Amino acid sequence: MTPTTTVHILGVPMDLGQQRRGVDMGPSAVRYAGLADELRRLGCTVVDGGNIGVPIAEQIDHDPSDGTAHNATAIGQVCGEVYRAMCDALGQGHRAITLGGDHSTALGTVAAALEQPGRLGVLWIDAHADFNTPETTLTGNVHGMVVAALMGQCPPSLTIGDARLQSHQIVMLALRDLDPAERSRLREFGVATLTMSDIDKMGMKEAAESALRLLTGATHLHVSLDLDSLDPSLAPGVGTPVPGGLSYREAHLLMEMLADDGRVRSVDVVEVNPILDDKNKTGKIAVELVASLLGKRIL
Ligand SMILES: [Mn+2]
Repeated sequence: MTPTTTVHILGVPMDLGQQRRGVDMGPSAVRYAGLADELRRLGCTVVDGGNIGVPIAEQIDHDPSDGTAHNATAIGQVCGEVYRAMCDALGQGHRAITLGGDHSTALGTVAAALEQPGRLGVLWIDAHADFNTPETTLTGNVHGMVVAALMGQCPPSLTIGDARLQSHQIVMLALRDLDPAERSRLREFGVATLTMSDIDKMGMKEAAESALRLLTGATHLHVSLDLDSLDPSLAPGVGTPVPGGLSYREAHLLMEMLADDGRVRSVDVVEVNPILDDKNKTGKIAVELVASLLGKRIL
């Protein structure tokens, strides 16, 4: 990113897409870890748009139409707001960083990125594929249905904006915990994946090159960074930790290569849960990774 880049920060204290409380404090944790100051040190102009209002779980009346997708109606309403705020920021030519909240936040951000001029590519950095539907889900958690919903495979309550993500527009990286139905669905829809096993064999440099090659047709990229992609020893403050994640250097190398690529316009930082964290370790590494993604270099 160029030194004149304006970065728009938006907080989404959303914990309705999964069942562990505390992820609604993610935006505070990442702000407290110094995100805005770090971006200013990189020469960015920072605009903080504050937080989107999210009802707390106790305020929500069960909506029978949600079926097996818990809180779908409420999540859809919040993500509609996220979508409008992000369309506004991107429409002004700003880069956008959205702080979740659980990964259902990305229903709004990716929908907004999809509607920008040009062709979108999405890099989904996550231990999980988030590719269940209300029919295949084992938990009812909407944060595990986000990619399916973005492709138009979930009910209207979870379908935001007019543009649908095509399966060739997304690459999933750092996967290591898939439900059986997700495995078959990934194959069925031909979604490109770079699992932890692939990264072990190729090394991160080749894996990142491969991901960017798969997204060659994209004019702009959206990076959806679920902090559970990292190894839990580095990022313990997440709701669904899975051993064997990205190392510190692998994660930074990936961010640096994405920065060099130059097409990233929007980023989600999701699933940071301060209640489960160790002295905001996860919030701090989130800030470091965003800094690398926006161009911070050792030398
Ligand atoms: Mn996720």
